[in-house]
Amino acid sequence: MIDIEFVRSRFIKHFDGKTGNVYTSPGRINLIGEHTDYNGGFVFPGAVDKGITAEMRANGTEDTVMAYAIDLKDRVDFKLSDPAGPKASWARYIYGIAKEFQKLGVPVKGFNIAFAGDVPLGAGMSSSAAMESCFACGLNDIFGDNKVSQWDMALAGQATEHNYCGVNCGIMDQFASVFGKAGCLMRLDCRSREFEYFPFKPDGYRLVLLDSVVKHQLAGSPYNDRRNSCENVVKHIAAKHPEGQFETLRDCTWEQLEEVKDEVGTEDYMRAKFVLGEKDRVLAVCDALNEGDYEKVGEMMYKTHEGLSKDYEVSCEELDYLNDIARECEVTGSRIMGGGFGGCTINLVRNDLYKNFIATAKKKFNEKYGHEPKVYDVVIGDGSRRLC
Ligand code: GAF
Repeated sequence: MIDIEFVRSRFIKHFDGKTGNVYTSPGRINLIGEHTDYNGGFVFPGAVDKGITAEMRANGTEDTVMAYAIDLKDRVDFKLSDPAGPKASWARYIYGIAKEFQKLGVPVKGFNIAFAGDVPLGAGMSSSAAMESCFACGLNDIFGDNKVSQWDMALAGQATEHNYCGVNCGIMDQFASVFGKAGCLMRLDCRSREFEYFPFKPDGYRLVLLDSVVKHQLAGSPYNDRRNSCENVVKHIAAKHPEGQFETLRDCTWEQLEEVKDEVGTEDYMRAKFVLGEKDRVLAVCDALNEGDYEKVGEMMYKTHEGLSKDYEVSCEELDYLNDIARECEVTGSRIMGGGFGGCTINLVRNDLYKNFIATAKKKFNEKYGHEPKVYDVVIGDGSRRLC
C-alpha cells in the first residue's frame, strides 16, 4: 500500500499547507466469473493489497475542486457546477463520483484532493474502481456523515463509469473494492446482490498474476459491444417467449439460445455461449472450493480462458501465449483476468511448480516479445476505508 506520509507531503505542498483525512481502496482479482456481472450472473472476486490512497479535505468553496494526481504530477481544478466536467480522464472519476453523490442527496461542496496508487494501471486489476471507491469513501466521510451505504458507494462508482467515462461496466469491480476482506474471496450474485465471503487459503497452492503489459483499456473499446451482443440475444429470446421474464442472459437456457442461433448471427451467438458456460463454471468452482478440489478449480479456469479467447474474443496473442506457457509448466489453472484486451492472466499454481513456472514464463515471453511479464503475487486484502 502507498505510504500515507508520501501522499500527505504532496497534499501539504500542493494546497494550503493544511492536512486532511486519508482514505484507501483496493484493486481486485477475480478467480472466475468473467463478463457475467452485467449478465446477471455470479462473480468470484477478492480485493488485493494494492490500490489508491487519497488525502481529501473540504476547502470551504461552494463547488471548486482542486485535484492533484501525484503519480502523473498533474494538477486540475474544476467546478462541480460545470456540466462538461474536467477533460483529464483521471479527474473525471473525481467529478463523476461527486456528481453521483449529489444525486444521492449528499451536499458535496468544494474540496482538495491529492492521490497516488500502487495498483498497476491498465493491468485489468481495476485501478479505476479503486479510484472511484476511494473518492466515494472520502466524500461519504467528509460531506455525507458516512450515511451512504456500501452498496450505494459501489453503485455510484459504476454510474461514474457509465455516465462520465464511457464504459458500460457491470458491478463486480466496485463491489470488490468496497466490500473486500483480507483473506477472503467473495461470491456475488450480481442479480440479487447477495454475497458471501469465502476464506481462501488453498493449501499447497498460490495465486499469481502475470501481466502481459499489453495495456488494457475499456473506454471506447469493444467491451461495450460485448455487452450489446448479450443484450441482443436476450431480446430475441424474450420475443420468442412472451410468457417469460428475460432481463439478462442469467434468465436464459442453452435450449433457448439454440432457438435463436440463426437469427442473432454467429458473433452474438458465440458471446452468449461463453456467458452461459461461464455461469455454470462459477457454480462448479464454488462446489470444488467447498470440497478443497483445486484441480477442478484449475480445470474450470482453463475452460474460461478458452471461452474468453475463442468465443468472447477478448484475449490477445500475448495473453494466449502466457496461457500456453502455464499449460506447459503444468500450472493447475490459468486464464485472462478482468475485461480482457490485454492486462494479466491469473494463475493457480502448486507451490512446488511456482519457481519453474515464473522463470519459464519470464524467459519465453522475453524471447518472443522482448520484455518479461510483470509478476504480482496475490495477497487478498481489505476494502475501502479511512486510514487517518
Ligand atoms: C471489467 C468490468 F469493469 C467489470 O464490470 C466486468 O465486466 C469485467 O470487466 C469482466 O468480468 O473489469
